[in-house]
Amino acid sequence: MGEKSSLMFERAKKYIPGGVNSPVRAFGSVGGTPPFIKKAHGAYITDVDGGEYLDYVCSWGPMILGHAPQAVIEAVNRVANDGTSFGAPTELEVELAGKVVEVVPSIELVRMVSSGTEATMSAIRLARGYTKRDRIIKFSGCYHGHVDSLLVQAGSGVMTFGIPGIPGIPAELAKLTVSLPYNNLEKVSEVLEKEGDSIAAVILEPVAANMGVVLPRADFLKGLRELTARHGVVLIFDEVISGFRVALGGAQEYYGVTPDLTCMGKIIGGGLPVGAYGGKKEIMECISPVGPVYQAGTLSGNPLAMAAGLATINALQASGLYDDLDKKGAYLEKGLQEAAAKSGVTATINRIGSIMTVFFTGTPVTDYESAKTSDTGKYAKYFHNMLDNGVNLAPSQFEACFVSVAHSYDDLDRTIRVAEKALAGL
Ligand code: HOZ
Repeated sequence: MGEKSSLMFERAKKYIPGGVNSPVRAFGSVGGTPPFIKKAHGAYITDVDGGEYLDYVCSWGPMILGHAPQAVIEAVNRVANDGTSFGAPTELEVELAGKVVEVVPSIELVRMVSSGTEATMSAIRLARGYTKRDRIIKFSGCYHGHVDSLLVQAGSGVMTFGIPGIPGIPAELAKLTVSLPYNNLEKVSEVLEKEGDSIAAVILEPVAANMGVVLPRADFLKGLRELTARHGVVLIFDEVISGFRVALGGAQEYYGVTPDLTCMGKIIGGGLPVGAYGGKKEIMECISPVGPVYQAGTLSGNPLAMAAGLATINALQASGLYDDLDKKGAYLEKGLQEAAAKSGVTATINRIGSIMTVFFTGTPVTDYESAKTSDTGKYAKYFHNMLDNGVNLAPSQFEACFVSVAHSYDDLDRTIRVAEKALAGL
């Protein structure tokens, strides 16, 4: 890594645990030290040493329009001139809420919060308050932020670092979470048949993207919808990554399955700190001040974030955008598949639209167990070979790679050429 980044990392470690504000960024599973980022425009990020990288992290997804899109930056600047936070109602939040209700099929009422974690935490509380039941079902390898109840067999950093149980989460609370294999409807059915009347919610990423990208099997989402409806269980889609990404209306629009509640994250604020949860009016009206389930936040509906979100959604409504993104995703997938074949590297690529993961395994990846068959040592080498040649991927096998509107076909071709070398060097 460049000298300034290395020095900055040493300095960061003096003041910040591990030198980072979120664990995966520390490069623990791939080795080495992270570049410190100074700026980003379009498909490129630049570090403090002047190194430029074609970026497929895209702030872990939200930069679907590329970095610093003009319309979003202008909107944020315009609004910032009139104040950055009021802790009071604004027109902007009503406008963004209206847009979310318009485009996300399941959402009749929506509450803005400041992160995806806050959204899932609040949705779980709401589901428990609404059903008057305590237990929840999640799926191994799905990650829903660092909510106590949801860190059981979680993906993302917890999977990356192979952390078995997390100190600080009371065993009594963890016991209320049942973790089942992703894509296994039978297991869900078994638990609901036996114990359905104690289960408040089933929560999942309808497209899992925190154990790498794992797609739902044909009948999985539909089956969950039927089972949860039959047992009076709230079905929660965590669309922090898939929302506004696989389609404007998220995975629920793409697969035609409508959950009871939906959690959204960073993308609805154009990459600013935003989250939201919404869903059926009857359930959402249990939230304070209409109902007794309490949830609040001074920064909720923050004007800068609302302005960025509105500008982003307006841009996403441009016709043909999702088709273009899908074509780019397919182009990159094909190129990477050919590159792997040429270099004799065994890989499985999972993709939907503009998100994908190259798993270093010959096994089809359909759940947490199969994702774990990946050769993470190979991924680490591949990651560094790519980074050394100016392509920035997630510093973990168990994350996704994101293509944005700003990635050109020239960028994709360059990525494929770099990948050919990187794979050949494994
Ligand atoms: N857990 C996040 C990705 N799924 C990483 C967050 C970050 O480091 O910014």
